[in-house]
Amino acid sequence: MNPASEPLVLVSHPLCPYVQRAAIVLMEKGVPFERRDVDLAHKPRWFLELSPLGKTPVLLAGGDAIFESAVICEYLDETLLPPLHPRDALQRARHRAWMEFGSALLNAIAAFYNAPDEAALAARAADIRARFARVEAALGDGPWFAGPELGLVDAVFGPVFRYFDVFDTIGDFGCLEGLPKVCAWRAALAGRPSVREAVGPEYPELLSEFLWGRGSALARRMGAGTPVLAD
Ligand SMILES: N[C@@H](CCC(=O)N[C@@H](CS)C(=O)NCC(=O)O)C(=O)O
Repeated sequence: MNPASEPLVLVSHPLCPYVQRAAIVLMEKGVPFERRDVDLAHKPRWFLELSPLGKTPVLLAGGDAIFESAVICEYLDETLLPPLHPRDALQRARHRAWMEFGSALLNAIAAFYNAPDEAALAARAADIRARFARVEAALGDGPWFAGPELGLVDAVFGPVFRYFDVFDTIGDFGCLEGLPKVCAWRAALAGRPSVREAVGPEYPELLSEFLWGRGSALARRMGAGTPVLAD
């Protein structure tokens, strides 16, 4: 069943990891959609009217505007084939819990790139490492979170791992050290077309500019170390 006779629109921001998870699900479903980027520093009125929390993503579908990325992903999964969530209710509950864990990890990543000094940066890297250790214990034989079939948890973690592609150019923070299953999962997700295409080619440069602009300990590392922004 396709929920929309009219094209789906994903109201987006080029760096937003929550947008990316919805885009990954749409691409895994093979459904065409339009991305409409908004400037979150200058939110247009039409966007604020659609998005009660003033956040991306918003999905425009069937004459309605759906907000909150996990809700968008679940809606898409309920209305478009193939299903990405497990059929078994207990397994589905477990997957939803790990999606939530992925959102908490995004908050930990934001705390890391906003760390004001080196001590906070190290503490927040250790916090991320501890969270990934929990993920390591939850992973099976791969290649995806639940085995041979990609699911919604994978769509959540693709954008999580993408941050580390840029962090790795700045320094070695040890966030994934000694976690072979997590590293293998990261590599599998990096090679998945839907994950790759969830951002534009300018993403690494845009993320570097964003990080630089934080004025944080990480930004100072960028200034002191290898010039990430150099052409
Ligand atoms: N819980 C929300 C989080 C979305 C979110 O934080 N989006 C960010 C961009 S990545 C945003 O729109 N921030 C703008 C703001 O908070 O003013 C979801 O899952 O959709």
